[in-house]
Amino acid sequence: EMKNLPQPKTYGPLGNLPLIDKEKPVQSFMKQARELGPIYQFHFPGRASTFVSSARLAAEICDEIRFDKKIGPSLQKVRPFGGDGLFTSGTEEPNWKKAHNILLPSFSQQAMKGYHEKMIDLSSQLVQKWARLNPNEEIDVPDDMTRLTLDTIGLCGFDYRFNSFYREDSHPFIEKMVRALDESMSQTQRLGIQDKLMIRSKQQFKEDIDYMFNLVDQLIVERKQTGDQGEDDLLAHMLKGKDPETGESLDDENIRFQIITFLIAGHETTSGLLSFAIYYLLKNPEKLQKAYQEVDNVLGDDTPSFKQVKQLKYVRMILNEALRLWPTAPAFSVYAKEDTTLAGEYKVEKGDSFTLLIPELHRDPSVWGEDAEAFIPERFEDISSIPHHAYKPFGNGQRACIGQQFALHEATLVLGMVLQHFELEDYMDYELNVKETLTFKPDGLKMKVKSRRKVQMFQAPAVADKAESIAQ
Ligand code: FDE
Repeated sequence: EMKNLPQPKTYGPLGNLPLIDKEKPVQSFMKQARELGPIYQFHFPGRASTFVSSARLAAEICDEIRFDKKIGPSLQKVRPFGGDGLFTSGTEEPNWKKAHNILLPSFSQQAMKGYHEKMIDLSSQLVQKWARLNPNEEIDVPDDMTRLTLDTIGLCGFDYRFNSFYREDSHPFIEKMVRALDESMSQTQRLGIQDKLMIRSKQQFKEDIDYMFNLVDQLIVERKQTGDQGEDDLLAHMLKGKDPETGESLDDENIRFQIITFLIAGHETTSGLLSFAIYYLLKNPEKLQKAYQEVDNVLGDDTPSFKQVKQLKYVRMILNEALRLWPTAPAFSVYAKEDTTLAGEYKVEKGDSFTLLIPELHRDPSVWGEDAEAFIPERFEDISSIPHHAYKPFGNGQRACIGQQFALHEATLVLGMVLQHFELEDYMDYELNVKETLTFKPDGLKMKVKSRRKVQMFQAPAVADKAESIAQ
């Protein structure tokens, strides 16, 4: 137990719980950090969390020799459907290392080349949808980005088409998944006795999980039946791959958990990233102009090639800066493997845990300056100038995001194509409201677009040709 850490106002047996806005827990913790400083303790009924948010302390807890990822109470609540998938398993659980080894090659730069064409397929669906809107129709940005990212991970991961652009509402899988995530988040905040009384929610939770399991198990069964057709997706890698260390492969139950994990991790976070990037471009017309210039130079009228996506440097910087201000996976936790100290000041006992508030780290004035709140993609002109532990939108070390390259390639491609084709208009003068589920999103962000260039669609043969062929 650490001594002398600042703590907010307490309310008897409830501890600090009343200080949390139930809809926005992470933003409540961020607010406390601004009042209490870079390290503080927060008491829930029956447990406490220590939050850190400076670059100096982040560097300490990111030392993997002394600290390792903790599956804290909120991740525990996701275990009923995340199981021992990569995100929700402890580093010491056998399936973490096994799956990590088997899946790493599926997320290499080389593997991205294989996903590129599928990503284009879905980005084109988005572009065509927007190109066909009537001049006054509005776009729900997070909604369409979620359609896009869900469909992308579905197609690249498992050769499954959610076909979200062909539906008015989201795919049933999303409805169930969002409700299950919502329920697991609420469980964390309920008192034990309250939670026991939520019989209807529990029943719904179980039904939602059963639906997800069924859909995913079906995918696995079907793939096994059709046999090896040379697919080169995540599912193929999981079914065929062997861990070079143990020679073992993943069992079906674990593959199910991995698929659900990729569907959750791969779409909410990436759609939030794209939505925040668009939000900042709407609010920063100069940066938007600069982005148009780059896209026109690099892409012109082309459908982006893999190489051209790599050349969209400024678009990439925009995404990096959006992830700095609103990292869509906003926190992660670690525990001490041994007794140690933090920054030579705070005594730490084996097992003590810490949660890093990434959005606060990303506003540390000692690194980002007094204008840390300003959207300045140019900060990422030279990545090597950024202190290693001051920027953690993808987590840390061996437990960092395995999907980082995937998410960034996809987001750069999509944002590039959006800018190539559309002028963006902030017609509602949107005011930022950050919604929290497991991730962050700009809630209710809508915009209108005007075409900048003709979108490639099926072309009808020229009229003259037709007349000729009739005459013949
Ligand atoms: C992971 C991750 C992380 C870490 C967490 C902790 O530590 O707890 C983070 C921070 C992240 N991630 C972030 C992000 C952002 C974005 C945009 C993303 N992310 C995306 C994606 C996509 C995909 C597919 C993914 N992602 C996935 C993933 C996974 C699997 C994981 C786990 C790993 C390990 O091994 O642990 C992650 N991710 Fe991410």
